[in-house]
Parts: sequence; structure tokens; C-alpha cells
Amino acid sequence: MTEHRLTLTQHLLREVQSGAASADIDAILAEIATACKEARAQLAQVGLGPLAGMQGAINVQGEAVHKLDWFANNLFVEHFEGSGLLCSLISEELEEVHHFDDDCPSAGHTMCIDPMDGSSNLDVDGVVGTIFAIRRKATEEHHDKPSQVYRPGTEQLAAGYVLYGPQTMLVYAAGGSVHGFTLDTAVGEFFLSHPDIRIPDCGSEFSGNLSRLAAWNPAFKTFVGHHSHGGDGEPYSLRYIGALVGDFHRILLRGGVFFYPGDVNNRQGKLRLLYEAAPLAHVAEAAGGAATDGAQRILEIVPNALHQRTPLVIGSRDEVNAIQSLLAGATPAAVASKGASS
Ligand code: P6P
Repeated sequence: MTEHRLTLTQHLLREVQSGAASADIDAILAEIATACKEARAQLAQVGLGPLAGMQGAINVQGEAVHKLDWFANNLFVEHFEGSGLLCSLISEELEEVHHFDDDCPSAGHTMCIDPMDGSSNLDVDGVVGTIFAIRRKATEEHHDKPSQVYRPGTEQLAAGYVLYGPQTMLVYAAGGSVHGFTLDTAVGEFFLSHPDIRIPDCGSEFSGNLSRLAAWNPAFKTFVGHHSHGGDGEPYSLRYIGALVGDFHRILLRGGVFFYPGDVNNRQGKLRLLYEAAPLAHVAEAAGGAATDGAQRILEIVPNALHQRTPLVIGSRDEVNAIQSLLAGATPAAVASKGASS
């Protein structure tokens, strides 16, 4: 059997047999894949059915909830309720920790999830995605105690996303490797299409909502200006699709850098740590890239609130490091020479 026709299920089985992953994690990943196939089926015709438009509610983020946000959230709750796989779920759409059946002592894992990232794109048939991270139950305390939840991303056992675009792709990292699977809709299976993804050390695109440039630390304006004019060679292009999961996926495959900094009014920026930044930081680092809040690794941040936000700079190692150096006061020339010598 040639590698590219390896199903997700066969791949996960091999990972368990080789000791690269645990059966529990693989079972959770397989369940996520099944739930995402259902989500995709609804997405493919959202304009024709009852899931179009708004739920008529405002979530804990203060954002209007799309019917598909809520549908996707409930899909994951239903898929894991009674599965014995998870003890709790932390979702962008739920104010509190959702804990599953209490009498599942074997359910030693928590999942953090953004069920439908970028849902504001739904009205214009844009890219959206599901972002997830799987963590081990940290202590024997009840799973919604802060000691369970407020743990650094370095404790994530696996993380990834499902991207609903022209194709439907599942990308996950469990430790040191990142693998991508593409859904064959005729078969209803995810097939390995991008084995062992490595993010290029540097790219030629930057990604950010530059309408906010004036409100950000001037280092971002320096970085954008430097690369817009070919500071180190060819000028960079701007790519920004308003869905973190889609902007990140492009950078994972092509290189480049995404940034959503804090500003004077929102010092922690907009993106959430537990179910947006930390899962993608896990994937970025496993693929050889980097992810910081501008000063420290995203994966080392210990949250103190469920829906805590964080500034995010993520992507190719050289660009993330260059922005971090500029934020620390280095000049573009110093950054360029450092990059040249690395
Ligand atoms: P802005 C989507 O709502 C999201 O949380 C991310 O997916 C995306 O990167 C960001 O917000 C876009 O925010 O302020 O540019 O509209």
C-alpha cells in the first residue's frame, strides 16, 4: 500500500503500534475526525438549510454566535458524552468547563476546542475551521478545578485543526511530528496527504489586520515596512483571510508569519490562549516553527482564566524571532545581520 493512500485510522493504528502515540489519544483524534466530517456535511450546504445565519445569542466572548458555531459546539459535546474518552471540554462557546460523565475514571483527558474558528466568514463562503488540543488530566482533583484547567500548553499531548476549505483537511501534531490528511468525500475517509509537515524557516508573506498597525507596538510597523520594500530581498506579500486557522495553515505549508498583537485598548489582543493560540503553537513548534506572545513561548504561558486572550506571533522561526528582536529594541539592520548569520 503506498503511503499516500493511508487512512487516518490506519495511520493512528501504526502510531500506537510503534509507540509514538497512545491508544487514548488516537481514539480521541478519530472521534474528532468523525465529528468534523459531520460538521463539513452541514457547512457544504449551510446556505440552503436551517443552519444559516445567527443563533440570536452573544457568547462569553461578547461575539454574536452563528448557528453553526453552536451546532459545531454541540456536535463535539454529543460525540464525547458517554465515550469514556474525555472528562471535560473547554470550548470557545461555553462560559464554563463542560464536564462529561463523572463516573468515568478512565476518562483522563481534557479537550480545548474552538468549534468553528472564523465563523464570521460563513456568510461569504470563506474558510473556517475547528481548532483542538488534548491535555491530560493534571491532578486527581475534580476536572473543573483551576489546578486542572490552568496548565501551560507544554502539557498538551496532541493538538491540531480541521480546515473546511475547497478541501477538508485534518492537521495534527502529537509531539515531534505534524501530519496532514485530506478528506476523500467519495469514500468518507481522511487520507494521509501531507506526511511530516515542516514549516520553512522563513517565508515571503506576512499576515495581520494592518488596519490596526497604528495601535500596535511600532516594531510591527518596522517589520511590515522593512519587508514591504524588499528589506532582505524580494518584497513580502500580505495575506489575511480573517480566520486564524486558514491563515495559519497557509503559513504552515508556505512559511511566513501571522501576528495579532495587543494594543493600548486590548493589551492581550483578541485571540484566545487555550483553544486558539496554544493548539496552533504546538503544531507550529512540532513543524519547526515558533509561536510567542512577542516575549515568551505561547506554550509556556500558564493561563489564569478560561477564555484568557494572548497576543500572538506565529509562523516561520526566522520571522517570529525577527519580530521578537524588533520588539526588544533591535534595529532592522541588526535583525537582518542576525538572520543572515543564523
Ligand atoms: P479581526 C475570528 O473571529 C478570529 O478569532 C480569528 O480566527 C481571526 O484571525 C481573527 O478573529 C480576526 O480578527 O479583528 O481581524 O476581524
